[in-house]
Amino acid sequence: MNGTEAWYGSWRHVFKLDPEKDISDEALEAVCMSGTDAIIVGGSTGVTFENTVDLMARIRRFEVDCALEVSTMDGAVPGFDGYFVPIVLNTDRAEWINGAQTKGLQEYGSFVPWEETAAQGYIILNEDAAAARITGACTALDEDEVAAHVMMADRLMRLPVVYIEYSGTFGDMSLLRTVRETAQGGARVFYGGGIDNADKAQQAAEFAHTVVVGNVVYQDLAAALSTVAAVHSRA
Ligand code: 1GP
Repeated sequence: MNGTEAWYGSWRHVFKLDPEKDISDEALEAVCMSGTDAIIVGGSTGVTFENTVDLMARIRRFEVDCALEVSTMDGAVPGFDGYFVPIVLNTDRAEWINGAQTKGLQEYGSFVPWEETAAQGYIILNEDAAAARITGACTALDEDEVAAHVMMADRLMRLPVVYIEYSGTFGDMSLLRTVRETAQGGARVFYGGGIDNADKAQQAAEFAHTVVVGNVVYQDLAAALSTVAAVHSRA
């Protein structure tokens, strides 16, 4: 089993859009019609029910798959094609491993569409990323430590997704290779962070099952769009 049968199992390229950030109708149309496999809605700060519903409704005008990364209960909005629930693996703050998640399930557990919901085991490796600061992630991991976190996620916890998160900076591709080689238990490897051109997208696509492109959408739309074909060109 390699996870390809999952609802996100064929995604090679994904744009991640932040409900807190403004995007014009033209830019959103270009992103949704770009040929990307899906849009993930999610952000580390400022996510509310209102801005999440608003962005979902605008994306819904297009046919592209659209999933929500549920990082706060405020932003848990029905109507997406799928839901990701992040679990941070490299923190010792239990709140981000199972605390917030169990609180959410206590309140909303009976509404969760389980068939379209998947946990993501996050390994956050950029110490300057907002997610690293908020969750107290231990980002200074060597290769063996990262591999151990991957085994924990993929083999012991059997999480369906391992997310290598470098948000804001381009990561270490030899480490990503190790992650992919280690994750043989069925987890899909997502990579996100600092992809701002086709070349970086292609490098990440060599090892990640799914390449996530975020910030550059808001900084250089043409460069963002160029990452789609770059990823898809790597079988
Ligand atoms: C963020 O992994 C994504 O959660 C993408 O990162 O914004 O740096 O592209 P960037």
